[in-house]
Amino acid sequence: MEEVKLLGFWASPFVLRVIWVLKLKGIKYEYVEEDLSNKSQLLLQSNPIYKKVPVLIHGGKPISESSVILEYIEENWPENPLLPKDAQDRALARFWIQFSADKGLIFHSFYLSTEENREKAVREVQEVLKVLEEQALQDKKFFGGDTIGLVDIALGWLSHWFQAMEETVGVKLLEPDTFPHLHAWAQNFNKIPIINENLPDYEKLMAHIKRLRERLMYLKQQKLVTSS
Ligand SMILES: N[C@@H](CCC(=O)N[C@@H](CS)C(=O)NCC(=O)O)C(=O)O
Ligand SMILES: *[C@@H]1O[C@H](CO)[C@@H](O)[C@H](O)[C@H]1NC(C)=O
Repeated sequence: MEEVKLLGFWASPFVLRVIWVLKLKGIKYEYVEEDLSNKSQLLLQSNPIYKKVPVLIHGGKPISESSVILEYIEENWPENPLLPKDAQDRALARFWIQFSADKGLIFHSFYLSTEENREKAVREVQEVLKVLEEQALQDKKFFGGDTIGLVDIALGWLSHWFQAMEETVGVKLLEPDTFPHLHAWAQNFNKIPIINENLPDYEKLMAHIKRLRERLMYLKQQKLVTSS
């Protein structure tokens, strides 16, 4: 067995995805926590382009970008499959993973929204959630049916991280009365023991998300000031 190492950061939703998949597959790995304000030589060498976590190092070879890592793991460790067998179903799953990645900026704008632009930010997030609820999930338990798969993993941050984000911004969007299926999905997702055992502590995460928001908003303002 070649050695598997994961460079991560405890609060990163991108790292969490990889942890969940490694655990669901029962893959033994060594976890290395990165200080993102003082990155290790190993991280800088392993992901010289983006210098971001997660990085999976398998047999000494690094792989970056969480969605690429997830596909790599699925290909290399086919046990407990997380993508459907049928090629068309696989393509559909990848469509939703891509859709979720493409909408990242919309959630980011919501996260950094202020009173002035909140309404638009909220509307855009609601539109994404509506598509996920009505087109992707419908009345299934998980996105692929009865069992957890890569689409659930890719969207898994909505079940925990997003809640802390909503609380920080002060607007609740994913509620039982507005998105009943998606809300039930989030509950089911968090109830899976491997997911539940590998969620960061909520209070600690809240504090981190608050701090990060303040820093990002400060940086954004600085940029606006210096570029005008
Ligand atoms: N698209 C990347 C995003 C990864 C990412 O944004 N990682 C953040 C932590 S959440 C990071 O390493 N930030 C450090 C930096 O930007 O310097 C992925 O899916 O892996
Ligand atoms: C940065 O990390 C190195 C080891 O990776 C450590 O020796 C050094 O003290 C750290 N510096 C700060 C400012 O934390």
